[in-house]
Amino acid sequence: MSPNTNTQNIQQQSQITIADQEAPIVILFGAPASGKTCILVRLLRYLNQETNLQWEPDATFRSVTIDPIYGTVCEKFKSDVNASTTPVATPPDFYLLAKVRDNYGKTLFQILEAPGELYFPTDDLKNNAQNFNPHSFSYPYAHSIINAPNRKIWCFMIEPNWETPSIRAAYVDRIKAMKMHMSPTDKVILICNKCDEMPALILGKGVPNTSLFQQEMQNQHPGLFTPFINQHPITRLFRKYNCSFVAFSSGTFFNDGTYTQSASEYPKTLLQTLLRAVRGY
Ligand SMILES: Nc1nc2c(ncn2[C@@H]2O[C@H](COP(=O)(O)OP(=O)(O)OP(=O)(O)O)[C@@H](O)[C@H]2O)c(=O)[nH]1
Ligand SMILES: [Mg+2]
Repeated sequence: MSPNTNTQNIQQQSQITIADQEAPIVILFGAPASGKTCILVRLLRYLNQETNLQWEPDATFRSVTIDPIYGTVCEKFKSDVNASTTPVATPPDFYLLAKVRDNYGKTLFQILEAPGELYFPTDDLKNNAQNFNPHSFSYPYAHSIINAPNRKIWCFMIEPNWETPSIRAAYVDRIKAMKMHMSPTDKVILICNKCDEMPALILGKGVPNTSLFQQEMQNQHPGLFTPFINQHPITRLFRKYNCSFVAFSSGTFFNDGTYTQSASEYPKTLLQTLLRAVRGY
């Protein structure tokens, strides 16, 4: 399918409904293959296995009458969370919203699962870097979500030794451009995903050296933290950046398409960071 056909399909299916306009929306923002689906699967498995939080796809996010594929998307995603095989690249029309609830049934946050092409079309960029506009989204549903009244928790994926310096610079520009869509109460988490690819910076099972990962990611992505420098005259003395930083690994991935999941400390830290962001810290 050509990218144009994909775009057309997505435009036809762009009518989304965010029924819950209170609970913050977590946006896993990253290039194709940056590991967004694997992170979400690891997090949701952790919820199932080790917490009393519950999750489920939001059945009303896409209208099943104009968008009949949505039921299949939700079922497929639920089976991916329980599978031992590596999730495949998210197809263009496989976007969904998952709700995470506490044991009283209150929705704590909602997470958008969407293909990386929505956020950063790496392949287009490789072919035609000059025409890349970091401000534009070709998918209408992205605008609907960004413009929803809910607070957002922006999780920007970065990964060690990713692509070329010029692609990384374009990605940093893209992140900067997202600032214009952010409200003062939104939160930002930079996730260094696939941290297992830098074993020298891992201190023990599930214990990455977060400050060294942060330093390394700053070196590999010049300007990445600049949009988040804390300008507040008092709080900047003890908090340099208005964002959190997490080093994450979803697991060990094998060539036969299977994987073993990472230590629970990774999703535990991510969940704690998300819940802090939900509370507004
Ligand atoms: N080493 C390592 N590889 C990972 C990790 N997470 C994901 N991967 C690899 O990255 C590939 C892509 O992961 P996905 O989760 O599908 O990436 P995505 O961002 O959802 O990609 P799109 O849906 O295409 O946007 C996987 O097939 C794995 O091979 C990780 O924690 N460590
Ligand atoms: Mg995906």
